[in-house]
Amino acid sequence: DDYSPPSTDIITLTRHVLNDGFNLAKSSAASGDLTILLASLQTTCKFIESNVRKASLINLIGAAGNTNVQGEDQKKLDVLSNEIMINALRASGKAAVLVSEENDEAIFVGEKQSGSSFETNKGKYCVVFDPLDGSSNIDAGVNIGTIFGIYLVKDGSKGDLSDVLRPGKEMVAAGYCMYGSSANLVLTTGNGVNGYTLDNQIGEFILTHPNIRLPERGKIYSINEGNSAYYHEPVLKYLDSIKFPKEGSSKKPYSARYIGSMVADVHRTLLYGGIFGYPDDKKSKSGKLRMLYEAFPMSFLTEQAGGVATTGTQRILDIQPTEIHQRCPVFLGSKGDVEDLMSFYKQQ
Ligand code: AHM
Ligand code: MG
Repeated sequence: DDYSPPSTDIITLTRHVLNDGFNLAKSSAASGDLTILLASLQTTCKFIESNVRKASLINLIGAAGNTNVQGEDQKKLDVLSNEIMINALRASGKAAVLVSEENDEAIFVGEKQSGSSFETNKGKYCVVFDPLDGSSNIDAGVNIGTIFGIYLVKDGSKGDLSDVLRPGKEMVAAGYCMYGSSANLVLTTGNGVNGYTLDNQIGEFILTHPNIRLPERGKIYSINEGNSAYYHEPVLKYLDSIKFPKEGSSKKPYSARYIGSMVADVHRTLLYGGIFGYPDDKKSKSGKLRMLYEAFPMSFLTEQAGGVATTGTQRILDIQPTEIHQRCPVFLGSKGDVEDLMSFYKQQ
């Protein structure tokens, strides 16, 4: 009697993107193109996840005394993931410009590739991505992920650097896939945030977290406090305020959670609330995280989930980038918590 049959009406990512109130792009032709691009990103994530799983196994075998597998093979996983993404996005025929953390220069699709056996069509989307973020965590089996953001080339443009050197608020879609105990793909196309979990048996991402909303306030702070010696006053004062609430206040001290893998720290923040930060400090003048393919996509998702994303003094999505690999300070999370942080910057 306890048996409840499995649902026979599952919502896959593709079905959801195609049908369900997605505010894709203005014209239907454009939305079809974005759907194809997203499908190709989805496949990419499945391919990377399968390689991440295999690498973990190979690594475990290596750890058990098999000598031919060293840490070096792990490093290759970033490179492999990057190649998977570039090939898939080129092949989609929907991309014009690609910016990857792994490549110094932007890639312009449609230029004849040396060594490539097939011609690729140029599309009208630009994809900025970090193929495998947090890769220093791989050996410890900690969650890692792929982050991406998508721009539509500007009217009249053939797809050049100016199409990606744009504020994050001009992105038409952004998301990440986290490779953890399961693979979770979290996506926005500018109409809220949805989360999908990979069902490895059928090879589909299934809608498991519809309409993710950040709690107004959380109880967790997530920051590399080991950098405190370099932090500026507002950050130190804010941290103090959440660890030592004023006497008589109803607030309890916050819990610390820091994985050191942005996708995992942001994922937890989206689901549980609180604040995630990677500030600028006396040593790192612009912080550590990359604006285009780390800060922008995560800020877009955060705002779409009802949260706030700031450098401390400025809305992240408003920043005009000047270089593709530029860095910027990041604080994001629950509205109440991020506004508290900002109030310490204002006091300066
Ligand atoms: P990476 O692109 O070299 O992997 O670095 C980015 C990662 C983020 O995932 C994470 O938020 C941050 O670096 C952690 O940095 P730190 O170890 O300085 O706390
Ligand atoms: Mg990275």
